[in-house]
Amino acid sequence: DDAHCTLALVKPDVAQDEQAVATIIGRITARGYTIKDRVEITLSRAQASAFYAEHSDRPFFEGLVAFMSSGPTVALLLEGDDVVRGWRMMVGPTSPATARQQMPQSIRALLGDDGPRNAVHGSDSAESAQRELGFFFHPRIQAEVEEEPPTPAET
Ligand code: YYY
Ligand code: MG
Repeated sequence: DDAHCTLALVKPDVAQDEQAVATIIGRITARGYTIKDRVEITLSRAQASAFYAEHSDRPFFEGLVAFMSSGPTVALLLEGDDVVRGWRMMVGPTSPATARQQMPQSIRALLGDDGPRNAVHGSDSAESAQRELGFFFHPRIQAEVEEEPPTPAET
């Protein structure tokens, strides 16, 4: 169903730390989620602005866009039962300081700094996941995940 795929980003504050990326991937697979695809890209300012367009009126937007386009991001296509909600739980609260208080086992508590430098992103709904996956992955890859196989009569 819809909640079966989501986008995980390792943001530029952490993406070049191979050990941290390995820790994040290890937690994802230990949860039973599958990493269906992986890509590393440096977002342009235009791409970062479009990705976070919902926040364009917020005071933190400029700093967020500058940070997100400052270096490589690792994007992961996650698949699994209830993975949209499950990955958000693993990520933890938006503020790493809050995360350390309220969810000390979360990834943002472990690896986040402050402001936009909170280590990871997770789509907040199945609808967001579909939109956000399109920024990083070819539609064919999502189609392979979602589509039913053709019936024998069609082949
Ligand atoms: O979904 P999530 O990433 O937890 O938070 P959002 O409210 O969607 O904000 C997106 C992004 O913006 C957040 O990950 C860090 C940054 N940000 C910020 O720098 N300062 C804030 N007060 C709120 C969000
Ligand atoms: Mg959000």
